[in-house]
Amino acid sequence: MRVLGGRPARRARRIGALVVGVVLAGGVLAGCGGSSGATATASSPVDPDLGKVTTDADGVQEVTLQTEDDYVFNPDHFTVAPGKVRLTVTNVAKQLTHDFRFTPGKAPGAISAEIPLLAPGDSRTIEFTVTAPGDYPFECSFHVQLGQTGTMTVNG
Ligand SMILES: [Cu+2]
Repeated sequence: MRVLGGRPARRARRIGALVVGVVLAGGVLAGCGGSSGATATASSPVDPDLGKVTTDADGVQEVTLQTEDDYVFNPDHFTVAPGKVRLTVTNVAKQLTHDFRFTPGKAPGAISAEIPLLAPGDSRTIEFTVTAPGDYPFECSFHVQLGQTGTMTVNG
């Protein structure tokens, strides 16, 4: 006596595909989780001027962010006025390499300036000009899944 017709078999195949999809997604997530072996140094000095926007003699706004052996920008938000910006990112990490870019397609104006690679101990400076007011999300493209993102606000 046949119990299974064509339909249940087809459904079983579909469930199988679903399971494969879930397993793949799980694998990707686990891969991103990666090394949690990095030891946080409690003694790393925190510069009180981090994220503070100052204006130099030429009218260029200057701001410095810091990255460490974790997945945050310190600070993860700063505000500038329309005009020229000189942004420095300093990586005081002992282990982690980061980068810095404005998240493509997420801002009122495109900023192509980026720091493609910021090795432990490195500091890099980029300059760009902003005109359109609004929020400009930025990220470390290596660790964006781990929440290493931030926002630059351009005042209107
Ligand atoms: Cu990073």
